[in-house]
Formats: sequence, C-alpha cells, structure tokens
Amino acid sequence: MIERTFVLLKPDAVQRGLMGEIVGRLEGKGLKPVAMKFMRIPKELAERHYAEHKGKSFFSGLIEYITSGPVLCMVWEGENAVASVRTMMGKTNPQDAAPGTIRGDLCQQTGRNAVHGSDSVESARREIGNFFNDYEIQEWKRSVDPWLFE
Ligand code: D4T
Repeated sequence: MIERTFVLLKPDAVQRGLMGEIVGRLEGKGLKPVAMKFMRIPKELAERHYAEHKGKSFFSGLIEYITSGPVLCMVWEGENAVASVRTMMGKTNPQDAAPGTIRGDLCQQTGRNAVHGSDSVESARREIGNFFNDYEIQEWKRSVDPWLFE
C-alpha cells in the first residue's frame, strides 16, 4: 500500500551535519519526497506534536531540545512508508537500535536520536496536517518509478 509518512530531522541531526546522510538513505530506499521545510518549531507546535507525552518526566526536556534549533520537516511517500521509515530509524533508544538503522549507526542516546517518523498512518495524517499546508505538498511523477514499482 502506498502511504505517506512525516519525518523530522531533529536539531542534533542538523547540527551534526547528518541531513544529507539521512535524506540519502530515504532516497536510496526509493521513497519519494513530497514535502520539505527547514524551520524552527514554535513551542506551541512542539507541544501539539508531542501531546501524547505531556506529563511525562522527559516532556519539558524534549520540548526544549526539539525547539532548540532548526529542524528539517519532510513528507515521504512509498510502499508501507510509515513502517518502512520506522524500521530504517531503529528503536527509540539508539543503544537498542540495530546496526544498519539510522539510530543504530549514528546516535548515542534516546534524548538525541536524530529523527522522528510517524508511528501509524493516522499519526502521519495528523502530523502532516500540523506541519504543512496543502500547497506545500507536491504531487509529482518520477521517471525512475517504473524501476521501483511493478
Ligand atoms: P519520535 O516520536 O521522536 O519518533 O520517537 P519514537 O516514536 O521512537 O519514541 P517515543 O514517541 O516513545 O518518544 C518521543 C521522543 O521522546 C524522547 N524520549 C522518549 C526521551 O527523551 N526520553 C524517553 O524516556 C523516551 C521514551 C525521544 C523521542
């Protein structure tokens, strides 16, 4: 099933110069970018994005970290895009993330885990709506698609 997922390269990924590496992995997988925006997340939006964690011990640190510098917000499309990106990211705690995953290869701690990806199609829809207007999402054809999709 072709899906869309919301992917956020967190401030640590930007500061560490890992945007190209991570975008390259997603491109290499054959996922198609349909939206990208380099921005600083306002506090209200960060709190809305992470609303499910409100009240948890790490919430204020998480909001502080995610709003501490620019992030790269993206929407990627492809076969099982939601689960596919989650698999590529690896477990939330980089110490548990398998080698070959983004967090397993590139990160040290949960609080600096470089990347966010939606955990369901429903969350993806909500998160994409929180970060992008319709006109910022591109419907486009890639000439390589017949070599990725039967
Ligand atoms: P995100 O949402 O950033 O893609 O991460 P995950 O989906 O993999 O993990 P999550 O929702 O459980 O956690 C969201 C975010 O909070 C940070 N975090 C999490 C933290 O700083 N300390 C913690 O103990 C946990 C569980 C990391 C990711």
